[in-house]
Formats: sequence, C-alpha cells, structure tokens
Amino acid sequence: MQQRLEAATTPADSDLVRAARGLPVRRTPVWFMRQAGRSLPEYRALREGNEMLAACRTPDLVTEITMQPVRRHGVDGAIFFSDIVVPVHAVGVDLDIVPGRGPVVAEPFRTRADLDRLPELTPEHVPDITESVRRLVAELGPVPLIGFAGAPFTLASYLVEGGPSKNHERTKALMHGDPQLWHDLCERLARIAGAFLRVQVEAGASVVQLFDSWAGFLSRADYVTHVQPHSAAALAMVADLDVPTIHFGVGTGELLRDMGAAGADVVGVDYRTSLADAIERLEGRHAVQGNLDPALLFAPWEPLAAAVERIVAEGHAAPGHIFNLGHGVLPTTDPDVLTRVVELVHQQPVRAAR
Ligand code: 1CP
Repeated sequence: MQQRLEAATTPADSDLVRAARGLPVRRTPVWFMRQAGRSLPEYRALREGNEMLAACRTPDLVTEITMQPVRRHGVDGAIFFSDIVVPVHAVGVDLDIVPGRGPVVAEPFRTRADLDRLPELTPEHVPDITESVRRLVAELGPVPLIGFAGAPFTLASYLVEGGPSKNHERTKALMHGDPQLWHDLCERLARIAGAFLRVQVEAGASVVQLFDSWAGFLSRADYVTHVQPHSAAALAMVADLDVPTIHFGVGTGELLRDMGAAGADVVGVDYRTSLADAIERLEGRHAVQGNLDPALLFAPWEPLAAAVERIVAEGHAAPGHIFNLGHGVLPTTDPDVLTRVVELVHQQPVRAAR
C-alpha cells in the first residue's frame, strides 16, 4: 500500500529533500542546473548594467534572480544565485567573471607563496550571502533552497590555469610536479568551500550541492589520490548540519563510485552515462540526480518527452531520484520547454513503496 503524504509545509518535508534522503515522495522532484540565468528574458533584463560578481553580492538581485525560475517553471528547488568563485573572491583573490568567458584570475596560483592568498573564509567575509539566503528562505516557504560550492579540484583549476581551461594542463602539472603543494592548495580550498556551504546552511538552505564540474577530466587514479579526499573534506564540513548533500561532475561515468564514496547523499549523473548504469555502479548506496541531455531541450516534443519518461522510470531503481539535466541549461533554451518538462515529470508515477 502506498502511504499518502500530505502536501509539504516545510522544506525539510519537500519532495526534493525526501528524495535526497531516499524517502517516499509525492512526485519526482525536478530542478535544473543553471535554471537561473540567460535562458530567462527576465534574468537578462535584471542583469543589464550589473556585473556578475557584483550581482552575486547584492541581496536584492540575488533573491529576485533565484526566485525567477521557481515562479516561472514551478521547480521543486531554488538554486542560490551565485558562482563557484564567489567565496575565493570574498577572501581576497583578485578575479573577475568575464561575460562570454567565465572566471578569470588576475594572478594565477603556481607557488607555495600563493597559499597565503587563501585565508579561511568566515561569515564576516560574506554577510550579504547570509542576508540573501535568509530573505530567500522566508520567501520560498516550503520550497527548499539549494546552496552550493565549487569542489576543490574545479576551483583549483580556475586558480591555477587563471581561467576556463580546455585541458587543465597546468593543474595536472602541479598535481604531479609538486603533490605536496597541490595537497595544501586543495586543503585550503576544501576549507573555503566547506565554510561557504556552512554559511548557506546556517542561514537556512535545506540542501547543498558540491560542483566538481571538471572532475571528468581526471583518470580514476588521479581522482582517488589527488582529489576525492579534498571533496570529502569539504562535504564533511556540513556533515553535522542535518541537510542532504549532492555531489556533481561532468563526464564522471568512470568516477561515480568514488564520487559517491566522498560522502554525499546524492550523486549527480551527467547525460553520458544512463541513469540505469549509474544506479548499478552506485550499488544502491546513494540517491541520484539527473540526467537529461540539455541539448535534447531543442528536439521536437515527442522524443524529448520519451527521454524524460525513460529517465523518471530508470530513476525508480535508485533509493531516491531528483530529476535534473545532465549539465546546465544552455543559454538559448526556450524556457517554455523547461516548464513543460517540469509538468511532465510531475505527471509521472512515482516508485511504489518498498
Ligand atoms: O553574465 C552571465 O550571465 C554570467 C553567466 C554565469 C551565471 C548565470 C556564470 C559565469 N555563473 C552563473 C551563475 C552560476 N554559476 C550558478 C547559479 C545559477 C543556476 O545554476 O541557476 C551556479 C550554480 C554556478 C556554478 C558554476 N560556475 C559552475 C558549476 C556549474 C557548472 O556549470 O558546471 C562553474 C564551472 C562555474 C564557472 C563559470 N561561471 C560562469 C561561467 C560562464 C562559468 C563556466 C566557465 C567555463 O567554461 O570554465
């Protein structure tokens, strides 16, 4: 017998949080990475004349931009509008987010002396983040706010390369050329990422996601030796706070088990690995999140709907499933298609209680 659940009145009882914890849900929860952003005309209007980093530090803009996709699409979670480089910028690293390019660091990190530029992050560095989260939690009611941080490897890549990188060659050169310096750099970044997650949870975020977007560029051996312990350390910094954690990377089919072992409740799956294969690799230890190919949002409705239905059905094999894309919403996506996908996911049958 399926137990009937009353409508959620708190984020802790929402379908998103319940799915992350492997509990029965009313409907499969759905949100989209990069749901706040350039696909929405109302976002583009608000960002007009506001630089990205400044926007991330302005509570009026952060709350409005975070709310936009929740109102428009009826998604089950709000992703905090920020960027993975906000905490390192907040502790003093000179960087900018260049339109059309991404984060660019003025002086890339290459030597031991550079570690001095990464002090501990305290709540005093980011009072505006606390303020934005508090305002959002009040406005969202039962809809959970998803906080996030960049994982040490992905953050280190931006700092070492000096910006977006295709091959991460300087990062890997440091990892292998001076493993001790690499370890010390990632240890600092794990503390900053973990502290940034804590600030968001202490202000009221109900779930957090650690983005290790570029982990898929690593061999499994490198991941296990040089990366996973630091991601685990970042996640461990919120382990006492009673919020579920999600761990995501792109192209990580070969790393899913090791990413899961870093300690998150939910493992994010990109579109290259089927959800069925991912669930098998994770051996029932984790809920999963994913994994519609963002490019499929440009296909005709029939094949798109078939892919959505297949993903929801495959998700039933996991302890819990949060529907999402395999990576972020592409800027030219038609937002009406996203709304339609949310409706379709919500219409699908949920897994029978076990
Ligand atoms: O002018 C603009 O609109 C800037 C585009 C933009 C936006 C909207 C950037 C620059 N960052 C963001 C917001 C953002 N970044 C969010 C919140 C919005 C949401 O998800 O709805 C989040 C979660 C991020 C996280 C982020 N930033 C990641 C991890 C997620 C992922 O996409 O893998 C990464 C890798 C970044 C770096 C970054 N910031 C911005 C860009 C263009 C990039 C990628 C650059 C690159 O290719 O290396």
